[in-house]
Amino acid sequence: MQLNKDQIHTSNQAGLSRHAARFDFLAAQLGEDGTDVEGIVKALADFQVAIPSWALGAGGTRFGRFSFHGEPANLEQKMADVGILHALTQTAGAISLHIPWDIPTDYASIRQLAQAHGLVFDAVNSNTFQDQAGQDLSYRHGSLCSTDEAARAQAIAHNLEVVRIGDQLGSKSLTVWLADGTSFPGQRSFQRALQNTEDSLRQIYAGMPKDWSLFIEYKPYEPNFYSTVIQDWGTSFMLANACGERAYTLVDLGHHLPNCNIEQIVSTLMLKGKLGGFHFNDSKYGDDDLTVGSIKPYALFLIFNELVYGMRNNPQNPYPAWMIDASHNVKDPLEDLIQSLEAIQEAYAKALLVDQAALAAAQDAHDVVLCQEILQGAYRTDVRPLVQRARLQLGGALDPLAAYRSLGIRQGLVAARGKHSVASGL
Ligand code: LRH
Ligand code: MN
Repeated sequence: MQLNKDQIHTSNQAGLSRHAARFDFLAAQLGEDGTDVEGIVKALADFQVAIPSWALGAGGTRFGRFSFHGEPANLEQKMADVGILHALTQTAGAISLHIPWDIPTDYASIRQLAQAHGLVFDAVNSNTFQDQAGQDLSYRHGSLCSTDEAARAQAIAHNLEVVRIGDQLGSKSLTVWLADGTSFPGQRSFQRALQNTEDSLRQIYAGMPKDWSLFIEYKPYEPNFYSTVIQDWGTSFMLANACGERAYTLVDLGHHLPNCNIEQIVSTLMLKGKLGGFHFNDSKYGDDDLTVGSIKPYALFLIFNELVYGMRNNPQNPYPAWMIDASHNVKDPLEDLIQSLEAIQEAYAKALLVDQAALAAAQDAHDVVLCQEILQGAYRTDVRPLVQRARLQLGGALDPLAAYRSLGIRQGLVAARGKHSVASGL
């Protein structure tokens, strides 16, 4: 199923004049404050988020999984779904694959298909948190941290195989997330586990092409519930420094203990030139992988405020990789992802409205009240007309969710794929 521009153009007609009125009103207001409205619209249009190949079907927990029907059953169908998201939102121009869930069989046709959908391949993800059928050695007692040298070698070889697969697709980065850890005190030596992990990551780093980046993702717990080798940003940062200048920390928003100040972590990593990228989602308690901006939208705005500052003032940090990492238990996966993309673009647009010079002056003057007024003034601005204009300029939908429903896309997918097709992934 592929959406064409005419279908989207037609679905936009009814809302165009209302959009124009709202955009002109907002642009006039912002113009009075000297805001570069066209500059913000361009920044939004250039902002592309990678969609995880493992989040296009129903997720699930150990307690159950409820299918959404018409799920993508193979890589080609997953790319078609990301193509639909990108056609509607014009901000989902990349897909992030997880290996071995998405190993291409015909690289040339997969590259052609990506081009047809306007997609590029973002970071590829390795998987040493599950044992695959026919695998020699188990990762039950760890992978890159394992006290068993053969198990470590197997895990290192898997990561280099993932790099080889990504390289044939044009990807330029590897994301390593390790479940490695313990569930009981005394179960394993913390120091040996960390040392083995560092040695293994250095071998993976050395085996990557010289224009590739390594993203090291941290997480405090789950599936282990007493310790995780790469538990926090500091450990990831330390390991990235041990590997080399093309190794960075990846921040998954759901991988923080309650009330952690993530925007401060982001600013620290950018200052040190070690922020590689993001897995955007939201959470109330743990690694809930909920819709971006659905629980803590202000926290997301504060993170983007640090990102905007960092992208303007920290040339030592590369342009971050933007990815979503979500899991869908109660929402149609594509509707959930559309809402996440909207929330990300709105947070970015609001952060671009922050008068950084005025904020810096208020900070220097210790005018705490004014600092908050400057931030919340931007946050309270309804930026949706700016996000819509960026989409319109690229041929996207004014209201992607409404278009998704009015064009009957889920029904079309069910008709094409049947009710019981199941997507590989989480
Ligand atoms: C771990 C994680 C990681 C992925 C997995 C699907 O919780 O965030 O990024 O490999 O989810
Ligand atoms: Mn993640």
